[in-house]
Amino acid sequence: MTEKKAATLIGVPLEEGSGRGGCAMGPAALRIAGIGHALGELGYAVTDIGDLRPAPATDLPRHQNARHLPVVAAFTRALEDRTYQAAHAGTIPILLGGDHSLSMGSVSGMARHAADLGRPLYVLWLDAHADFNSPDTSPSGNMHGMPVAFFCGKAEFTPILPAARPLVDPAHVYQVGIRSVDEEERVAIRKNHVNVFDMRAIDEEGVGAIMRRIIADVSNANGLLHVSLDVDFLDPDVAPGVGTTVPGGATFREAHLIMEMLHDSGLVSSLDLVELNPFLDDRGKSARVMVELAASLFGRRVLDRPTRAA
Ligand code: B3U
Ligand code: MN
Ligand code: MN
Repeated sequence: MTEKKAATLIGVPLEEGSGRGGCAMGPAALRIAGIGHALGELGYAVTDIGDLRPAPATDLPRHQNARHLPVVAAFTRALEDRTYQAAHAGTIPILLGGDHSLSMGSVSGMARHAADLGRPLYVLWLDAHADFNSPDTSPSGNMHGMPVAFFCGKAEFTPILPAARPLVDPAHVYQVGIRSVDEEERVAIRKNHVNVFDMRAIDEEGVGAIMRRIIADVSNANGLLHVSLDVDFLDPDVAPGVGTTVPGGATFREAHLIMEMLHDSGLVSSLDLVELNPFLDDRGKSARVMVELAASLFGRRVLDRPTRAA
């Protein structure tokens, strides 16, 4: 390909899905940490469309266990469309969150784009949590715990997006780094055949072996790969700027290797950077880590490597 690679930055000042304040400052922190500059240095034509601020939806009834539904639904609708448009225009959408409920929209938009191309969409979910709750199962009512169930069509409690929208096959979802799953959620991920590599799998097999399997699956299916990176995938020592820290997370080196392998795969179509809470961060440390990881995903490397035979 001789055309210049292009990326679209989409700011998502959404925190209502997380049940606490702070994530709305995430897009600003990621910009200050240099996300646009890093991508530009790597040769991308970067368009930053600024922050989306849709008015809350007025057509949905309140739901007692889907907190702030009108706000989250409005973002879902706006993001489904903006993500789809950015991908359709031949660019890589990069969502600057904002809490993880934003993936209800971003992944749904990528599912529409993949359906246009007649290719399957795969999702790599890098997170401490499975985010497979629905209002029926959620212990908190916080919608950032529901996006995977939503874009797989397993949380259809109210018409946020058209019922006929393209969904993601749960068997095309790969969750890595998981270490906090609710009881009913555990049953749901099993029943729906979500691929889960928990921290024990990382300890036993190593991220290199796990990533080779995932990359081979996506590549053999000629799939697109959406990557959703939750700050809490990382160990709190590495990235403290998140509302739901869970001890025992990925090291910087493990996360970095994942990003390098993803880049080399050439499969990544889109990226969410989510749950950064600058109010809880340690002098911008987590924001910088997220930008460093994104830069590795898009080609920053320490040394050129000879191509190895598999
Ligand atoms: N599973 C819990 C907690 C949680 C999910 N995602 C985050 N926290 N960040 C819930 O509320 O659904
Ligand atoms: Mn999450
Ligand atoms: Mn999480």
